[in-house]
Amino acid sequence: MSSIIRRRFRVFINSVTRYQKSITFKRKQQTFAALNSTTETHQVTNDVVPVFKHAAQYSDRTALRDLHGDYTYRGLLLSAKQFANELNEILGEGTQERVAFLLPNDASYVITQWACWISGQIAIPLNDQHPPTVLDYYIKDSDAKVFITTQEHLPVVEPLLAKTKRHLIVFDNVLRSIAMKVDEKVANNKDDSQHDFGNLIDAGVTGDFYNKSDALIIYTSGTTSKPKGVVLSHKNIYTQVNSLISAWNHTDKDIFLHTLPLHHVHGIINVLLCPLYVGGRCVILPKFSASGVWSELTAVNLQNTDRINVFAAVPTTYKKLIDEYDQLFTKNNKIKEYIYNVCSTKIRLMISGSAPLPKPIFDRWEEITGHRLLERYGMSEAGMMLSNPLEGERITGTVGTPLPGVEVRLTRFQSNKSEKNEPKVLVHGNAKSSQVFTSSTNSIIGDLQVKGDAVFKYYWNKPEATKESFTKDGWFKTGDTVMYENGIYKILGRSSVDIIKSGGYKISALEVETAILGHPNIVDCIVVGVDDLTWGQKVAAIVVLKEGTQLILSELREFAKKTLPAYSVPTILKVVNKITKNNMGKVNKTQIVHLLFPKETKS
Ligand code: MLC
Ligand code: AMP
Repeated sequence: MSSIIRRRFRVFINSVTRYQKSITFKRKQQTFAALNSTTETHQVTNDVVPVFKHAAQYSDRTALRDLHGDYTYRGLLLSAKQFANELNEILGEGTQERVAFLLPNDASYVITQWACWISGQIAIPLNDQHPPTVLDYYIKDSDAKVFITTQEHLPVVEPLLAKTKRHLIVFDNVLRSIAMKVDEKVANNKDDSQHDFGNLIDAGVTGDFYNKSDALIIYTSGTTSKPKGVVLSHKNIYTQVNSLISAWNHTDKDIFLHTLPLHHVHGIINVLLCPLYVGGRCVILPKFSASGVWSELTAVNLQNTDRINVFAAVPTTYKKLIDEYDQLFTKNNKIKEYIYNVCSTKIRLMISGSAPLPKPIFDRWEEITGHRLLERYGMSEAGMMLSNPLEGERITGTVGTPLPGVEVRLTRFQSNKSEKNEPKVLVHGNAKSSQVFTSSTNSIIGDLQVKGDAVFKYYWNKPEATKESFTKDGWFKTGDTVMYENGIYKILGRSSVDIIKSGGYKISALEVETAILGHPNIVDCIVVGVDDLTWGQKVAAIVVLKEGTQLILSELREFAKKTLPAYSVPTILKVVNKITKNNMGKVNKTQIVHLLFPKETKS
């Protein structure tokens, strides 16, 4: 740390301490009429209240723990407000410019996210698994005016921003230090410097800005060759978070363990924003590791008030945890007993989602921890839609019923009907009940559509794609085929074979095909998902090679990594002489998967 930064840090810490002490008394007297809630109860108002507005009332409670330390709500808000001032200077307040960021899973991410929102901009979280070409696409597609990152990523990011008018900000770690729980030793340091932090409760754009404005762009792959930016408004996020808080009974006593990437709704909404909205705590690991998660879940000598009690992840995570357990603990009955006892008594809720949860994983997890995983179903465009119950029977292979505030319906095109463009509604449901509109008494299968305040309004700069994804009467077409039986819903899979789900990530087969067709030895290819117990599906490339050439998997992977995110890079390669196509030039991918991968059966 340079002496200037060190001094700046000391000045900040001392003034933060003074500031925090000085407002403690005032805070006790303040009523948060605008928020209409207290630390004890979480109430929902019609007005959208962004997460940072809630933070003011939780003041000195611990909001976050990352690999550097603990952070208070007030500290995070203080830092975010400070950072927002900088964004305001560059962009103006409430201008809804796009701010992209590539940051580690720690407090810097949260401070930046809140700063974007306090400043009234649209946050675009990116991930370091994306190669430069993909980052470049996101920056250009969103026309991000500011890019925030760390020193570590500068070699990749600087060239992307060179010769553009986009601002590059290197995240200042002093902001992270300001947000930390104040250490008494530092607090006792005398420094007379003053710093005006303004009024924290008033952080953010005034008026009804947050009722109407956009908050976040999440890039998601589809059946086209380029990812689309899903724009989520503050209202969408507020609705999604409150739905989960109410369905899963989250409270300020909850401590969530966060091991997911922070550029998708699962990690952002379910595991980060839910605890922060209710005044709970989020323990955030820099990256998933099976040993890291086991040690957090089973920590010895921790008081209940500091223990993880909520965990949510994708099925692949649970499979990796099971593998680690089987490798390390199966021969030690005492440890097995300890793990079972601690998980079953100290952990309140364990959730799985983003991909189908195979029964062997559900069953084995119950044997190990005593927890019947709560499986739920969601999507970037709509947040969480269906969930097994918190109380009551969780049925493996199903996703329960609609979450609070979510309206769903199952539809099917009737080939014998004259109005071919009007699908028939088979089932219509909400959190209270579902109604059937067909004479069939058996299971009903249809395309799932969804409506409600949680559903996004548009894809960034893609009016055609937006139009196509909604019905005329305003229902979002999820693209998932779903079965309704005995009052509950079951996801049967994507309606399109060109969407692959691997490790919880959605991957476009067309995007991968476009990338690998650039390999000089490949003349034709198709990309398919092959069932796999660990990854859900694995990405398989079936290729025809140029005569006289060869290709092995490692070479293909090296090539593909240059333009695809790591999780989209094929892990299976099959070289064939010909890819059979029909008269229309179409390939029957399902048939090819059955022919080439007969042993990979669904679990
Ligand atoms: C990585 N690897 C893969 C792979 N991903 N192999 C096959 N298929 C994949 N999909 C390989 C790597 O190349 C590497 O190999 C090795 O596995 C370890 O890679 P890693 O990246 O370190 O993996 P790991 O950390 O173990 O990650 C697994 C994971 C991660 C499950 C924790 O993929 C993850 O966090 N997924 C969550 C994605 C997510 O958040 N989805 C939600 C989307 S929102 P080598 O040879 O190099 O060692 C959504 C809506 C909703 O879906 O409902 O929630
Ligand atoms: P994404 O577009 O990355 O948000 O992924 C959303 C997709 O993940 C959904 O459309 C489903 O296909 C899939 N998905 C999410 N949760 C589940 C689940 N519990 N079971 C099956 N598929 C799921």
